[in-house]
Amino acid sequence: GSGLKAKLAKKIPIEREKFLGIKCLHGKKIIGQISVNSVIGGMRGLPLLFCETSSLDKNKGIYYRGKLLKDVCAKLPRVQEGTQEGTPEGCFFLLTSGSMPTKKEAQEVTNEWLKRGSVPRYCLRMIDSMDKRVHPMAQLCAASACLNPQSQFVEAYTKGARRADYWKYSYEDSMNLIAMLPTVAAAIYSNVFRDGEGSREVNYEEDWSGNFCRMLGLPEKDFVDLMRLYMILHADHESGNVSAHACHLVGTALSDPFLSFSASMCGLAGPLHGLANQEVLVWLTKLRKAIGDDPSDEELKKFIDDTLKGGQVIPGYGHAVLRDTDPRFVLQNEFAMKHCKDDPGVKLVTRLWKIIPEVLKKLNKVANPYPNVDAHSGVLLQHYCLKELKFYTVLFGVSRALGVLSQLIWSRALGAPIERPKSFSSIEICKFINEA
Ligand code: NMX
Ligand code: MLT
Repeated sequence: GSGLKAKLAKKIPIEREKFLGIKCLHGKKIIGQISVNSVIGGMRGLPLLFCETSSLDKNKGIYYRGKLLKDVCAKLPRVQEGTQEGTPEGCFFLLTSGSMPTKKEAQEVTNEWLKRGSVPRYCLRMIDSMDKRVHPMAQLCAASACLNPQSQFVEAYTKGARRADYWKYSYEDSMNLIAMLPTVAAAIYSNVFRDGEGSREVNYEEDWSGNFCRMLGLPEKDFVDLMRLYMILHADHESGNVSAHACHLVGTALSDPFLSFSASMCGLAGPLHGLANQEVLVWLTKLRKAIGDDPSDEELKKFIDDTLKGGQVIPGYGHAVLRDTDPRFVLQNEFAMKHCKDDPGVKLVTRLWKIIPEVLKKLNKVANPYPNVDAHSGVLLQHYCLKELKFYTVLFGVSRALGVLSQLIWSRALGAPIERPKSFSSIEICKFINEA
């Protein structure tokens, strides 16, 4: 909240100095090499991007501001009475400011988001006018882009704001957007799956997750705790993943945070990225239909093989950077073991964790045969009666806002220039090789 903005106002000038120092003293140092494979292979592994909020270790997983995710989960202050999890509000404070919030600081962010949470009528009308066939993710992209008239950044830029102040307006837009997202997402949910039923009013007694769950019609205490955990786990994964990179890229053109976030969500909506959480449930549902809830190992292996033979990937497995089981998968499994270990879906996902890697390893091409974050989330949501698979990526998106928008605030704070790499045609690559 205002405490967070004051903290940033103090920290940003210091970080700018540091940044400028690095640029002046070390700007010309070489930290990586570019091969032809880098150019044609999705830039895999290239140290190309800047990210202050988080960093990914290929074996240990994501660190938020230098803290291992499981420690972040353990240490975030528990704000609401009786909750077992920290709040996404506290997580946003950590990602943005760089320090673990006190209970009071996390509560201040909650209060700010409650104050800023009401969605303009025209935006709700636009959501209400959507055909139900439009995928909830496409609706989220449209809704966040259509909030752009709210942008304080656009207004300030138009009036000639100083570059050094851009972050302040990006901060305001980001706070407003995050505050509105639960209502936007719940409105999409109620239109597509509940014939428009459900509340769109913010209740000041609840936190951000409590409000979201109530608007979805799922106010059960354990589900709210799952949602708090889910929102913390999916928030940030450094800046090279598709959703974070899309937000950053679009933001460097000085498109406002609403448009940048919308671009981010267009990327998250792809099956190799965030949509994988929907795909996992589609796949598990087919599996259970074909071989039942308690199949033998042999039946499972055959089903996995058949998927691969059909030319499809096993959704929820593999990763571009990670080379071990995703700690976000493990943290969800720990939650499941505590709250619903006998759920048939949870049991199946836990068994597959041992079996799928063995099958993928035999292909001799999969760089990481272990589960990622998306392999687990769906069965937990199913357990708590959030059954509509097409909505799952929207939950990921609401959470991802915390990471990509805190990155965006820092991009404006540090004056990130427009991103514009050089590209090569195949003729140019061959020419380059011949001349080398
Ligand atoms: N099932 C089958 N084959 C796979 C899988 C998988 N889960 N993962 C990778 N491969 C294949 C991949 O298709 C490629 O084959 P080919 O050479 O024939 O094109 C080969 O293994 C090498 O790919 P990798 O270098 O291991 O993976 P890459 O870094 O290119 O891609 C993913 C990473 C995440 C896109 C890939 O592992 C995948 O498609 N996984 C399934 C989808 C998924 O779970 N995505 C969610 C990621 C997390 N998130 O939320 O964003
Ligand atoms: C993410 O959370 O963004 C995914 O794990 C994908 C990635 O990091 O590339």
